[in-house]
Amino acid sequence: MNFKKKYKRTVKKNNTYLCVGLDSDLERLPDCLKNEKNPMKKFNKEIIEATKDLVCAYKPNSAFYESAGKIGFKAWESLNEQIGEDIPVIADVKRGDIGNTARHYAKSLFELNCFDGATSNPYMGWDAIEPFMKYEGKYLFVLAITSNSSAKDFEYHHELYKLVAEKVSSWNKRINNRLGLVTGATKPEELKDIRKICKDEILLIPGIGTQGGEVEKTMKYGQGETHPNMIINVARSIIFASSGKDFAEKARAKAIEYKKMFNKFI
Ligand code: OMP
Repeated sequence: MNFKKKYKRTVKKNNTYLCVGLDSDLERLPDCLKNEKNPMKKFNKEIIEATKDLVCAYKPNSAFYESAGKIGFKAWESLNEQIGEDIPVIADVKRGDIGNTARHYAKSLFELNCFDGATSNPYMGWDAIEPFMKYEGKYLFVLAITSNSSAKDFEYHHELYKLVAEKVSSWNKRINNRLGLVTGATKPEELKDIRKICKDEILLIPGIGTQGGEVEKTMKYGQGETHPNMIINVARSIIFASSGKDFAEKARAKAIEYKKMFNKFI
């Protein structure tokens, strides 16, 4: 099933816009998992079991898996099977390289693994995006305005983030709307600008929780014309809500809190 259908079906079924970020940092995993053969895999299994009826997507960031070597590689490979067919999984890999290289990145994500979507840095332009679009049902989230403070180094120059939104909107016309945007929740005014340009693209919105993003404004400005079309990612505040044996239970409680917080504005 294609990304959009899967996303909309999950939103409807679970009545939620929450995405849990599976940034399962090996160094932060609860002590009770230390003797597991693969602590990351076990941690993900428990977190997924505890939250799968509360999310519209999961977003694992590859950095946390790459830095854990073989353990991380195995855990990364297992994610799709652990999450199952029904919930979209976005590989946060922030790709963006020349076409020939991008082809291999896309193959790795969508053939070797079966992620439903991924994140991409648009700096190198269409060449770096096109190979991902060869995979019909997949969706790519292009960085527009990011949540970090150094976003000002480039993204504000000549309103680059608006140019990214305009490009995405025009590309979408020829590729059947398979590009969305990443817009940090720490920048709600810019999110508003982006929504004026990209009225119905799906927005992936990180930055709520640990990074202090604004919930109310994000919810007010982020919703699309025909559907909210938002995927609001929260990682550390949920998955590391407790470092004790109750980590999955506490993660569930936090996920319920965020889900309700977001739904108040829909
Ligand atoms: P928490 O701050 O723990 O909720 O994690 C945020 C996640 O979203 C991390 O995986 C970041 O790499 C990612 N992210 C941002 O924090 N800011 C952005 O502007 C873009 C992303 C992203 O592309 O997901």
